[in-house]
Amino acid sequence: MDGKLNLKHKTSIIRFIGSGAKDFHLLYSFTRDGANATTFHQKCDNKGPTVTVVYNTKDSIFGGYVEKSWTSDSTGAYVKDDRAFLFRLESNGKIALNKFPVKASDKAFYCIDTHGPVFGSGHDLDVFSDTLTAQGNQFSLNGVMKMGTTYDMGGVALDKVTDNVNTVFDVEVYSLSESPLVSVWRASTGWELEDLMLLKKYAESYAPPHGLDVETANILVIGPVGAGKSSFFNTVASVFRGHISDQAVCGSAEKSITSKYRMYRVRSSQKQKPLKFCLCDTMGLEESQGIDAQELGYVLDGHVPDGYQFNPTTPISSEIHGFVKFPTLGQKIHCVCFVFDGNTATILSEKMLEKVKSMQAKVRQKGLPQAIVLTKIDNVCSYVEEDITKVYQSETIKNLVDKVSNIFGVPRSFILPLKNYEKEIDVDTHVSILAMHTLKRLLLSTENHLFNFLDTLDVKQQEVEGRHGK
Ligand SMILES: Nc1nc2c(ncn2[C@@H]2O[C@H](COP(=O)(O)OP(=O)(O)OP(=O)(O)O)[C@@H](O)[C@H]2O)c(=O)[nH]1
Ligand SMILES: [Mg+2]
Repeated sequence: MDGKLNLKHKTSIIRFIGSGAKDFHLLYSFTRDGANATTFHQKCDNKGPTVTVVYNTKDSIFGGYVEKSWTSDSTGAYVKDDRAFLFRLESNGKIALNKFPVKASDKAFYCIDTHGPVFGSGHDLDVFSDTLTAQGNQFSLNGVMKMGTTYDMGGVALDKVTDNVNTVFDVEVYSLSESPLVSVWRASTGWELEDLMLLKKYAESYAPPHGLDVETANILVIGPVGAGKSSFFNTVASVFRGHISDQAVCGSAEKSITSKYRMYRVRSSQKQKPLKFCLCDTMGLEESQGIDAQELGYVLDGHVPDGYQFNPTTPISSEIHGFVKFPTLGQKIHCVCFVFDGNTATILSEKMLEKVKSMQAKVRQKGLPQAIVLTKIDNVCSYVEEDITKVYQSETIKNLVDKVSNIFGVPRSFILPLKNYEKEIDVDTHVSILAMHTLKRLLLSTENHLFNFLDTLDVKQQEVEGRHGK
């Protein structure tokens, strides 16, 4: 492996930087190259954006990012860098994510040939100078760590980052570059206006199979707080309306913005009949609050009425107001769409992962198809941010899809990258096309599920006909 940073760590750093996907290339490490300031400068000077990572002997991982290059200055010079930050990834072996932004950017980092990486004027993090000799598998750093002088620690105490120890297993420096585009890894229709028209037409003419008495395909949208569930409905609605719709309330907050269960239908215009599918929006999942797998069962079975006000402290039961006692097939859910923020889908907390997996088990137990929508891919890959049509050429998105497929045990063809409308003031053909790919996949899954009931109906019909000697 190229360095000690794992994918979760890298994903977190990419998120902290916030300018799309990056490839990490190990420039320098104590254990590989020796703890020597001259070697550090030989390997790391003039390399553009870099991240320095300290692995201390208390199993804490922290470090600093600079966008500008390190250089060797014989007298020492501060470098201004507005995008620099310090960070923490782990504390005593547990994930502990913090970004500590620079607050006095003209002293973001300090280049001097006798020292390794030096951040801030405290110095906030002066990793080492001259040469350190390994003692067994450890090194004792000889620099200062006065974090909080030039960087904003946001209330996190210094000793919670450094553990008050200067012994480390390793220090690594990585250069960061953009991930390349690769050949198309998922075939799709084109990205022209006529492709959009065809995809829209598919959804507009979609109807659940005849004979089942099902008016709409009901797709449940569920996932962590702020994943982009309500935005997905708004995005789909915007495509059909031809302008940005904010019918479902969206936004960012610690708790779920959505508090009601809503079975949204989409209309092209006021005069036209709604399309034959529902996107059922739910309250965001939280680790230890909100809807759990058992309550999900009630939603899937169609017992929960449209407009139901979720109550985080009172679980869904047959006692809730408007409980549908004997739901028909048409009132049940026909497909479940888990929605995750593409930036965090691979680094969910253990508790959240457990919760989602128990929900997946419930969905499987009910025999329902499931898909995973990965939102905010504009923040995951800068190529995609610039041009949505690069989504199926982005190696970063491909890797994300592979990883999510592994984590959740869902086939890759059901992992759907998406960019919702969020900052746009007008609809865009490419954003709309990607949303329509997602919708089509969900409608096809729904249709396949409902076909099972048609098969059962056929068998029953044959039995009846057999009894009547037809
Ligand atoms: N950049 C970007 N932002 C997005 C995307 N999708 C959603 N957002 C933003 O993410 C925030 C949360 O979106 P919501 O749609 O409210 O998320 P939600 O899952 O419904 O959240 P809760 O109802 O609170 O659980 C909003 O500020 C959206 O604008 C996306 O694809 N890209
Ligand atoms: Mg919502």
